[in-house]
Amino acid sequence: MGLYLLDYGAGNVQSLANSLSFLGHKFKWISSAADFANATSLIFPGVGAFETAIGHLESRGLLQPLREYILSGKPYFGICIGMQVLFESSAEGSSLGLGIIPCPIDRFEDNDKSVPHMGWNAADLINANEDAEGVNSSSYYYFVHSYCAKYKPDLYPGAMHWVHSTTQYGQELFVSSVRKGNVFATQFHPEKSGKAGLSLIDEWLRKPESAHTHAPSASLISRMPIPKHKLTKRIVACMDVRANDQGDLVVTKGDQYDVREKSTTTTEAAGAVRNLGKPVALAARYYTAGADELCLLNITSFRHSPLRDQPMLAVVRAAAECVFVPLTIGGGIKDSVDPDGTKRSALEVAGAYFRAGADKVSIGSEAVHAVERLRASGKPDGTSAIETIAHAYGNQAVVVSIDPRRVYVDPSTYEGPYKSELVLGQENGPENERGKAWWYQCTVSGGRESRDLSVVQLAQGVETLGAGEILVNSIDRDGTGLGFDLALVNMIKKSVKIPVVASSGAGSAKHFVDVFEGTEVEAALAAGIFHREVVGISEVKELMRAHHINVRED
Ligand code: 1PR
Repeated sequence: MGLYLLDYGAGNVQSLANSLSFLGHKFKWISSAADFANATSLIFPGVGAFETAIGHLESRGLLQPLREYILSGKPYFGICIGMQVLFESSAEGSSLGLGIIPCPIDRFEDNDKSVPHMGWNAADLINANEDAEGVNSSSYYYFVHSYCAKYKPDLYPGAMHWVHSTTQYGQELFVSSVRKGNVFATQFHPEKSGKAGLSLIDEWLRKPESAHTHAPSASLISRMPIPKHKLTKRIVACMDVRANDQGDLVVTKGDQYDVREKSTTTTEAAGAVRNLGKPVALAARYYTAGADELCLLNITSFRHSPLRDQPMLAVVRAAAECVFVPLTIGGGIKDSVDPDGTKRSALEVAGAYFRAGADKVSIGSEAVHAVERLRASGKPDGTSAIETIAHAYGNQAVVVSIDPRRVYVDPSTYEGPYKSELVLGQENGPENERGKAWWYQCTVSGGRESRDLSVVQLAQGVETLGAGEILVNSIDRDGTGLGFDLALVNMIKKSVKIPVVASSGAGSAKHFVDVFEGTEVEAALAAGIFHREVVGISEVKELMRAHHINVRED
């Protein structure tokens, strides 16, 4: 008897488990159909792709028992896919949903915005006078999805009685939470929505089970989109992690990817790996400081078999226990072979990180190789790490981390293949760039090897393969504090439809304002200035707010 969580085996359900443990709630996992009878409350934290979720539920014999549980009147809380399965069908595949809410799940239009919808957005209650079920119209919640139930009272009147809140993305209004009878479900991830999300989960769980009986929404409310949606720009704190010379995993930070101390004037000896702190302690600090997302990159993963890299998995596990905003893990997400000859697919490696508590994995070198293969064959073949992981966990779970380096050329004589991508150093730009011209070349293995591929080719290739987001580093700007490379970021942002995160070069709060005013990126990432406490996350957000850039208040 008691609270049960439903896990269909392909998604990060660990985050919700961590939130419940953090809040002091005990739970068990549904491991077979028989467990539904023992559940007096059920949470289904679905993450990933609709089709995969339904397929897994069916093959494990859990789909029909889930339907029966929900219809039995016992309390049900669905999250993301756990909300979408309540609907009739999804454009994400041909599988049918449970059909409890008479309305389909559709894909967002991408003509005016990036898809997936990824980040912190508001949830506007349909009826502010009713019991809000912990949803607060002035809070922000974390969304990550490409498909949604569109808010169309005229087309789907039967479904609209379920609507508890709506959210606007671009000019589309969609259903961000539903509630009727014993059912409550959110499209957003409360387990990843910081304090606002934790308090929503806690409120639902503290309610007596008999009190989960809600009347349908009384009236159909006609809502029109407002001129600008409330999706916030995200601030991401990044930790580059590697073993130091004593074998301890530390957060390090390079200048143009060189992470070793250059002089003996610091506390570390020249040549030693810079040590800026312990990964889990720093992750906890950034969560508390209001980071919207965290990123942990295993920067020497190309040397090892990642699944043997248990310390990194342990870091992810420990970080996920105290961080309730999205966590991206990168480094070594590729097919590999253990020293004992055991083959590990990229999907297995990613799966281990998701089970440890990662929400997204970031693919670097392997993405470059995958696009090279794509360009050679002319079409995706379904085997790349991007494709296999996106198929199982959804596109939104796959970030591609690009490590470009500038190749300087003489623009008056350059006749190479990247002529249309040449950038000219601005007169008001950094002194060492003025009057120069360059294109951006992709690299692998942390910048150690250059490949014959431009960033635009890479960005468009990974979008074709199914990546959900691109993280744009810059080897030239990394650790310099000169500001983000706006030309690079703009070039990539304009060449794809998926969200883009600007990275490398932040040296002041103003640089974040520059990147959000000068480009359309959804997020900006920094490492060095946060590690060295040159600038705090709250300072960055305060300046952004002063410039009328929408940010999340914690
Ligand atoms: O190729 O899939 O194994 O992934 C390796 C990952 O590790 C890639 O994401 C790659 O960017 C990263 N990486 C590899 N070597 C280094 C290095 O520094 N020697 N770090 C490295 C990349 C860039 C950012 C950094 C920003 C912001 N570091 O992570 O945090 O540049 O820094 P700043 O704000 O201080 O300027 P794979």
